[in-house]
Amino acid sequence: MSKPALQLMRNILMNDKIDNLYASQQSGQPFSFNHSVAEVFPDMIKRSVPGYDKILRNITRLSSHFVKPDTNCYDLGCSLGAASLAMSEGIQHQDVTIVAVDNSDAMLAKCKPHIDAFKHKCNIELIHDNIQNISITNASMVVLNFTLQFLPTNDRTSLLGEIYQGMNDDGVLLISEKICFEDETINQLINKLHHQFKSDNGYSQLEISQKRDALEDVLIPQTLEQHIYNLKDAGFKHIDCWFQQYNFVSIIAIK
Ligand code: GEK
Repeated sequence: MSKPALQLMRNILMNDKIDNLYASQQSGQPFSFNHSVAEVFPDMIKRSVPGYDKILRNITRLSSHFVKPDTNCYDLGCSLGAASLAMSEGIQHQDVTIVAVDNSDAMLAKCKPHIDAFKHKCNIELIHDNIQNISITNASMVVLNFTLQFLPTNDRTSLLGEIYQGMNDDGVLLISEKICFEDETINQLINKLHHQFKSDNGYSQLEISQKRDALEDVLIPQTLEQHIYNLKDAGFKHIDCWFQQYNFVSIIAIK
């Protein structure tokens, strides 16, 4: 069976709605996390982001290692709560609260039923707000799984600083991001490989190019070096990239 056919079968089994939002000609509106996106989000992110499932599995492993009793965990830009559920699965202690934050009405409306549909051990508190307004306290783990990229670049360092201040010693921050590369030849090559990945997952050339245009000025990638510099600047002691596939990375930073 071909990969797109397998994916389709998987979606039917998992009851995920298929993402065909960009399959017909669009008017050129910028991408937003609206109702239509929330409806197809699990399918969209799995078929667009290489390594998404692998990153979630490792969020579980990291939460089992880092989360301490009587502390808070944060899932900033939680969408439908996948990273909160992944953290909850790994947490070994009582009295841990996971605070899941998103500023999209449509995402949060779907997040609660989505979370309730899965078994989870921890208290998951949902907050509808801009992650820049959240006060981080007593945190042993913070996750920014593909969210920082949607913040204006000038606001990113101060958010990382706030997170650092609100974290306990030895706490972990996990940041996953789409990145760009200084070297333009590498940048173009890796973008091509990512588009091939999307095409292998059943997206047409029209879907790929319309989505790319819609994300322009909405998702602003930075280089891996810039992210590491920002984390050092915020005060983190131990920083490295533990996952990369094409232009998608995941970084851990320990206080
Ligand atoms: C996952 N982490 O499945 N404040 C609050 N939420 C925001 C902000 C902001 N300033 N900016 C963007 N968001 C998830 C996937 S998706 C990634 C995260 C993607 C929210 C936005 O509404 C969306 O739900 C999420 O961040 C980004 O592990 O679609 O590429």
